[in-house]
Amino acid sequence: MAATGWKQDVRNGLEVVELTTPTSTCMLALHGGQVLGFVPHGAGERLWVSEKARFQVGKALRGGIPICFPWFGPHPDLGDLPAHGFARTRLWRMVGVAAINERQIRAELELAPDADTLRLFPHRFVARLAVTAGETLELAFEVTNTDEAPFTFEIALHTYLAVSDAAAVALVGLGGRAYLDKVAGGIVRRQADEPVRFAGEVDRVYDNDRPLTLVDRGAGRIQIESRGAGSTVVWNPGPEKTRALGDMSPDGFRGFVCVETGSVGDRRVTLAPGGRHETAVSYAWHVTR
Ligand code: TA6
Repeated sequence: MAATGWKQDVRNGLEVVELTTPTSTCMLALHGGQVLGFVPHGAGERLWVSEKARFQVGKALRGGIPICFPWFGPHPDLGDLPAHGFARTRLWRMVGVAAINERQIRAELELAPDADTLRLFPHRFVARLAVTAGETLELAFEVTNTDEAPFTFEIALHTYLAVSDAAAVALVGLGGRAYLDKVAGGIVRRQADEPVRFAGEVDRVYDNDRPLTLVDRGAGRIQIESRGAGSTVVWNPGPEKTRALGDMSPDGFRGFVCVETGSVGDRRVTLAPGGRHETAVSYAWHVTR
């Protein structure tokens, strides 16, 4: 059985760390602390990255698992600030990589404020991301308030799950949950007791902390479990919104569904000085491609 191991590399101009286990390879960039790929040996890529993604320090990279922190969507007060906060466009520090057993390896990265971020979010914190690769992919994002005053933040692990065709998938497990329908101007609706399907643009923020299953007809299913999260964001831009996105091909929307785990909107988190909050998510693929 191949051992676990890791190496640093540069891909498309970005510093990356490649984690290898007996069953999978995982690639993450120090830029944004962003997981860019997860490939079980002998199988296809499980995460989607746009073929027109921008690999530029300071720019958001469309695909993999961007980290939306410390705000989600537009900034609550300063609309001209970049959407989804600054964590995904800053360089993270590699803290360390170690095998945690014969089959899994874990990389730890850290983000701390600097003069630029303090202007956007005037609070001292330490954010840590632990990425554990093996048969499954697990992320744990922990924020510690190292300041003297409480602060409030939003967090979303904005995961682009590769699928055979967005029109052929169904997201199961949200039946009965309330959601904000951003395509319908942000009105609150309640999910019928049926799966979420993607026949066009879908942009919904669900109140949810339960396990979910993404069923990819003809390919299999993805089991998604979370800890410390109160929200699930479900997004696919559909053909029209895709045309307005400069970093996507016209049919790029077909290749992924975003199922995002975190705490946003009414579920945002307030941390007292010294407090810490962890958001964790795991993905188990049972697919044949
Ligand atoms: O996750 C849903 C969402 O908030 C959508 O409204 C859309 O804006 C998407 O995120 C992508 O955002 P981005 O800034 O990465 O283009």
